[in-house]
Amino acid sequence: MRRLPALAIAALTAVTATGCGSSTEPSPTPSGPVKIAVRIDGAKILTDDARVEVKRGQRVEFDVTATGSGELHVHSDPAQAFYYKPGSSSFTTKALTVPGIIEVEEEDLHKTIVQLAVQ
Ligand SMILES: [Cu+2]
Repeated sequence: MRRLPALAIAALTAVTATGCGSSTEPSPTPSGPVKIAVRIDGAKILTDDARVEVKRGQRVEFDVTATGSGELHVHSDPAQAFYYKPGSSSFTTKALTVPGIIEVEEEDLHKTIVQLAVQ
């Protein structure tokens, strides 16, 4: 498994440090979820990273801001699906325990949102 480019790690760190902005959670620990901000504007999907590193056993929190509603698919085994509505919503996956690349898709748009590199 290749290492992520330094830029991706820097961007991920920035996202993690910023969080969702509305909570007063304690500083993130290694066992806390990886946070990924996702913006869905019509058929356009915006995320900071194409691929995000996740430690084995870690969960992933998606903070979704969308103009419409839809379905976010995490192609883990078993697959996990989350429904979002217009506005802001967030979802946390179950712990991802199987190493490998997991695709996260917007099911209605048939677009990849991000890849999770579990290792
Ligand atoms: Cu899918």
